[in-house]
Amino acid sequence: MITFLFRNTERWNDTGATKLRLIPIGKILEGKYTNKTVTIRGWVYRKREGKDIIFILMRDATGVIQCTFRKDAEAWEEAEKATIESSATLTGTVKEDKRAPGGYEISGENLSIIGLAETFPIAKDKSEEFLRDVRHLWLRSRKMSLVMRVRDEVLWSVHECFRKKGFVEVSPPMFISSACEGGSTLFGLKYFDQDLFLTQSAQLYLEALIYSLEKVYCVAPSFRAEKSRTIRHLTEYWHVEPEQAFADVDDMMRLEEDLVSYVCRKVAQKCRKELVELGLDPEELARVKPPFPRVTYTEAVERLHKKGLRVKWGEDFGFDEERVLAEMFDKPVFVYGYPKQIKAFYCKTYPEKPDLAMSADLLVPRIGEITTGGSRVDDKDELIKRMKEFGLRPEDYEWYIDLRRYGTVPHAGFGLGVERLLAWMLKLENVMDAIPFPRTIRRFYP
Ligand code: NSS
Repeated sequence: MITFLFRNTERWNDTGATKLRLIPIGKILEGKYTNKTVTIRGWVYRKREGKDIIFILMRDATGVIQCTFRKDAEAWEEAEKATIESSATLTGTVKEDKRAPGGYEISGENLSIIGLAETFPIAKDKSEEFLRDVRHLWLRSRKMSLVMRVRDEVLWSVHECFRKKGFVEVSPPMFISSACEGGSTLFGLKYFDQDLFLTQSAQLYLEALIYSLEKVYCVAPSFRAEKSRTIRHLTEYWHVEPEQAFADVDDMMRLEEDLVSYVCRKVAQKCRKELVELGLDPEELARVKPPFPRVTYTEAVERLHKKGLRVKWGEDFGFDEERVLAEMFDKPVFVYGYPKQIKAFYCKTYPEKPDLAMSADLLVPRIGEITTGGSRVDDKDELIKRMKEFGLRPEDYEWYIDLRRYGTVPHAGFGLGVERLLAWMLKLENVMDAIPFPRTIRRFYP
């Protein structure tokens, strides 16, 4: 076990202070330790040196606090030495001070550097590209740590919502032998002497699991060999996917609006501080409540024509069309009833309108589509026919066809992109900022 030695010879270990009162900075900023002596542990966030005083802003996982060292303090020399991003332990007395950021300040008495940092490469006004090159360090920034905290709450609340609704969490495979979402975005890989792929979606495997568990979901990575560089495409993203037996596209739209609203409400409640520091209004998220508006694909095309867009009936919507549609509503909007040829082979069609897929996308401003889902083909012969129409070899999907051979049921599901959801909620400019280590066609380092 590593032990650190303080200047005043008090000893503690890396499992926590026993003799020292180790206090999270966030608690100090709540005003609970005014005029008390505390010890904090963290990193040097900013530093300003005067002739007789040194100001050090210390950060830990819970906040940032200003600490002052006077020339006559025992710790002066160590404070002079401390560089930006050095890790350190600091003891001092908490003072209320309106001028200090956060309203509190520590008058430093003792400082012990744990790891002295070399000159930190990140300074003001660095380009987005540079910050992505040093992502492993940029993750320490206030903005990234706030986004990561909200991401954590988003994921927790997704699990909470599904659990409350009786869904069982399952773990799908990442190595797969046949495509779910079309060959153009498949990542191939050598699996011993076989050619396999990385999963694009857990859907087909979730469909197998509903035959025993009925309501299942997973939160897992999906991989897409996306060649386009856009603000909403990653090659590796996190995918929330539920699948439900005895359900259809309308049930899915209700589940989606409940889920998205639940996540927004939880984040508005639990991440108030983070949202405000990111310059956002928590009330805006708290207002996201079901029901969300629903428009048919045909109505969406008409609305786009009125706005001067030239999309033809039968064509898929692109980023522009989706954004224009989403801006027409004050809540996320569902578009459903797409022409079947622009949706995947597994999409069921309306019995009374065989050209239209029982499939819905959920669109939001700035990002466009955040979910796709709907009813699945549940008849064996129909499924084989659709596969052939899409140029797929049914023999590659024998196990999937089996699901229609043995006790098939109507069922439905959807997929929600975590980074797209978060980018919309936090008004981020790019989904790359919603994940710690983004992967795109050009970015796979660090
Ligand atoms: O391709 S999807 O539209 N649909 C599926 O994968 C279905 N098999 C899901 C299902 O029904 N279980 O992707 C679903 C969502 C989509 O709406 C986006 O929010 C997200 O996954 N998505 C992406 N996010 C980031 N980057 C990329 N490249 C990406 N592709 C899809």
